[in-house]
Amino acid sequence: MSQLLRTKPLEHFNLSPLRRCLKASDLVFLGVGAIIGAGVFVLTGIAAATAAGPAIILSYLLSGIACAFTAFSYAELSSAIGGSGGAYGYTYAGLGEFFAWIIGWSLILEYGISVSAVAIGWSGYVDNIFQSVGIHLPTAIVNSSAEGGIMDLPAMLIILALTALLCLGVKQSARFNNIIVFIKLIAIAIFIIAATKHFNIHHWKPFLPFGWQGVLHGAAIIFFAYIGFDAVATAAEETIDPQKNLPIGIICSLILCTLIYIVVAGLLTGIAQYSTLNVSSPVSFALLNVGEHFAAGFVAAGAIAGLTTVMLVMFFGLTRIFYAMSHDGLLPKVFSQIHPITHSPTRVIITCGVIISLISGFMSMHEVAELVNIGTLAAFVVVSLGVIVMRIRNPNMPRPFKAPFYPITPILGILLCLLLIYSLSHVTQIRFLIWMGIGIVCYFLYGYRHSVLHKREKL
Ligand code: ALA
Repeated sequence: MSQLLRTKPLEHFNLSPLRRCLKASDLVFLGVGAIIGAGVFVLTGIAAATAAGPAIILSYLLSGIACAFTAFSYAELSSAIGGSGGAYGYTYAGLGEFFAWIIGWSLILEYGISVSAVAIGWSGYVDNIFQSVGIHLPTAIVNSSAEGGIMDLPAMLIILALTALLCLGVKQSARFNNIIVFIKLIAIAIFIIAATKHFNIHHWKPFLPFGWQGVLHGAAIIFFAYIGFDAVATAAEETIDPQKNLPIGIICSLILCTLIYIVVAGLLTGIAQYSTLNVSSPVSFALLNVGEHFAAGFVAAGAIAGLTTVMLVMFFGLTRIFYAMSHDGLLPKVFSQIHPITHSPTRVIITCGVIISLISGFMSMHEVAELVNIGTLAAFVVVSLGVIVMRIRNPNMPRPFKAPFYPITPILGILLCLLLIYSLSHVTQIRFLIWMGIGIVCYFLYGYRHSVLHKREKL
């Protein structure tokens, strides 16, 4: 048992001497850039139509609060242990190897499947652009069988294109990222301006067609829209005065995104009947229906640009998790092998690319997003638990940022995330249990014996 809970010594996390240069406003921009993506552009419609109705606004509020509590735990661990570790690293130091494996395995699901989810949304908006210029692509090749077609070819092709780009070692520059964040925000602003003209309060009746149960289920679906805020917490080492600026950065970016989401969701369900929004590009679909062709085209273009970068970042993140786990000996070395010419882990990228593209071609956005959420929520529970365990085990370690109102914050974070997990569909819960079951078998067959810490213990 003690071997399962062996922890990675804190000295193994080389706190890199990064320059502290980020202000609170930089963190807010970073957060908004990482957070806004397919969630608001795609899932708002799906969740309104299938789960919450116009009360999707309340779902956004609830999910935002759950993220805020977890965000404090992320900030505490990343400022104390080191930004480069990520949730997997913090858990290895705090809760031990078995939990680190569980979290790493959940994160593989989160990152891998979220690329599929965003690709499905991307494909919906591409189809929309074609429609706005009068070209109708055959349903059979733009919708998966779960959505009435045969396969989602554009989604599969964009994944394969990104796979090729990542194999070539393409990395995005921060500048390019900032431009895309700006385009995303402009697309949202155009939607807000165009939709305000057509808002009709009658669409909001009934406001709670599926009751409070629906609000909870909606919150569990659109939780996806908030994923990415942990990127802010991992910038702890580069932040000036993290104790003050980190919470400002995290909370302000969460508040800003929550406000944007509530306004977009309120307008979307106010310009179209909620039941018509179960499509893969609801925002421009609704604009087209009220005759705002120019705005619909612009929003679709903005969404396509924004979603492409979200996919690249997530796909890149996936390879980093494989790298970290393989480096610690928990996964075979082949997962961290770097191609001698391109300096990128090509084998992992190609294998993941093929699997992700098949998932995006044949599953629906709704199913895929729920899977991402459950993986992420499980990881969030473990991160909040990590804060409590670390405070007990290492009460005196330096913590540049401390979660306020401890232990209420991590406990509420855990409870809210568990509530959202409970609100997801049973199929998702079962799929997740199967994924975790496979993970645990892999750990005992491979990771446990090959772990670098295990080998060191035997010396
Ligand atoms: N929050 C990200 C999105 O909505 C994952 O695309």
